[in-house]
Amino acid sequence: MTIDKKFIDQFVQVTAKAALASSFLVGKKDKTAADKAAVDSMRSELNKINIQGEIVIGEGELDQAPMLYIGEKIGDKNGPMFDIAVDPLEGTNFVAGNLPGALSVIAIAEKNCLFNAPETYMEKISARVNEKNIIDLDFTVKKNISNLSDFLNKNPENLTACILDRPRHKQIIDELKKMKVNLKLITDGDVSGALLVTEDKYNVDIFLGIGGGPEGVLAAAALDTYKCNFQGRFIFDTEEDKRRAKKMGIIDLTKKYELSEIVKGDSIFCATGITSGDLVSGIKFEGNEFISETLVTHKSTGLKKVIKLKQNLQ
Ligand code: VTB
Repeated sequence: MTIDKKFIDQFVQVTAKAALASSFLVGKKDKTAADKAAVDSMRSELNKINIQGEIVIGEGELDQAPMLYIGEKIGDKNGPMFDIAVDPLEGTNFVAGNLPGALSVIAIAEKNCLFNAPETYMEKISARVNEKNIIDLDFTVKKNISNLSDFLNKNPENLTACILDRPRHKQIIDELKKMKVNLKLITDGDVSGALLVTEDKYNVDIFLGIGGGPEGVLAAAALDTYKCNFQGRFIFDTEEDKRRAKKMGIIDLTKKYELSEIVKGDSIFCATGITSGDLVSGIKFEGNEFISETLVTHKSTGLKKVIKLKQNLQ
């Protein structure tokens, strides 16, 4: 089974409208309002589409989030059954502070084909390699870099690694520096960070480190169409994390997941820019119209492109 390509434009509208809603809060130093605007818009746009969707990654569980919570049924209740992962506003700090890189993101797969990721951290690794055993979460940083350097026929000093700039990554960053690997340190937004391995133009060879689990699943959906490698391993620090994981059916809490276990079958991924970043430009206004840029992938048709739309405000 595949996802009909007629849905692509409809999902692009969902993230474009959510990005627009959030764009009015750019630079207002109000993360909550920016997130709420994106969530409200995304939910009402999704409800216009002829699908039987279920949120598998969203704003949290019902006790934490009244909208787009995990398990919420979405769509106009007819049509095909889809699993839906959403991050209506990826990069709340970016919108609050008018900084580059805020996105509105969605990933759609067929029913039971998208991993139900708990709201915990995930150790991640990704690169544009289609062979096994080149990069692996179980390898040391040194081994990953030297394997990748051999595979790409590039010296480590000509490789670039993207990683969230966090104290928890000190050891990895020190190791990369020792090998003279160039760093692209990001302050937030690791969906975008992971996707920088997809094309030469971004000049990133490997993405690694610990970020949000839900963001890992969203990125994996797009990486699948680009035929990039991705692995993820959840980190369950607290008893509450472990309880939620078990409730979601995760038995082995230390399992390393391959991309093929995170996203199965066909998928659509859309990421619209709110503020301009590496992947897409942010929302712009021209008179009565707004312009949006959305990175879209559709696995079964191999579609991967930026769709630019100019449409009426309202
Ligand atoms: C990342 C990033 C997000 O959280 O997942 C990161 O993609 C991880 O959490 O944009 P910490 O900030 O706790 O390191 C964000 O930065 C914010 O949700």
